[in-house]
Amino acid sequence: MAEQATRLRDFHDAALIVVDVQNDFCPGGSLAVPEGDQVVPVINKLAPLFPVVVATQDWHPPNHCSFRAQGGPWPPHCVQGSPGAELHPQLDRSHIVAYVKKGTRPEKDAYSGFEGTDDSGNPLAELLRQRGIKKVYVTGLATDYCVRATVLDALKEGFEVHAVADGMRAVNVKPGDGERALEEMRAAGAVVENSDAILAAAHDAPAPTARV
Ligand code: VGL
Ligand code: ZN
Repeated sequence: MAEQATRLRDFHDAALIVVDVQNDFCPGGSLAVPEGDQVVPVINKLAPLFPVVVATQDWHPPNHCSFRAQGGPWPPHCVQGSPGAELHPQLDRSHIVAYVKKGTRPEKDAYSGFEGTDDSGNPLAELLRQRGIKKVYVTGLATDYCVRATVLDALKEGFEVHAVADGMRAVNVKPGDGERALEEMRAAGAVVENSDAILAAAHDAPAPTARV
């Protein structure tokens, strides 16, 4: 059979959402996700494909309800203005057009990026629609919490959703949580795929299986 090129995808109405790639969720941070920093090179490779890249940040006050001192499940993390709340130093910021912060009120937790707003108070869904975005590619931390919630909300908001499996990592409080979250995303209508499929579809490279 003749070599078959990967079908090119149109990225002009697509956004990359980078969920919570913050120091506290990376090795050495206060709520470190195993291999959390390994999403950074994957995200940096994908970012140039997208006209819109949005980074979300967990952005908690010091007395946030999700912290153990307040009866929540987590150690203190991503406290507003602290180094742990900053994006990973190796994350390429040059394609980011908006920073969305969430979990900013003491009494309310917010896992989904769609519960957050940019610096002028614009919610994530609005700022995407204003830019003509119809498809979102979701990456970041953590697969079983904020990425999961962001993917499910993006589907509810009516976006075509791609979950980039190798561009995310899970906390795995219970073994298998990450895999179950991916299955849930798939069942809800997200396309779960790896970054190499996305890069191939952008560059019209022949798919590896088609190279005979
Ligand atoms: C997250 C736990 C607590 C996340 C945020 O970004 O996945 N997880 N806060
Ligand atoms: Zn949090």
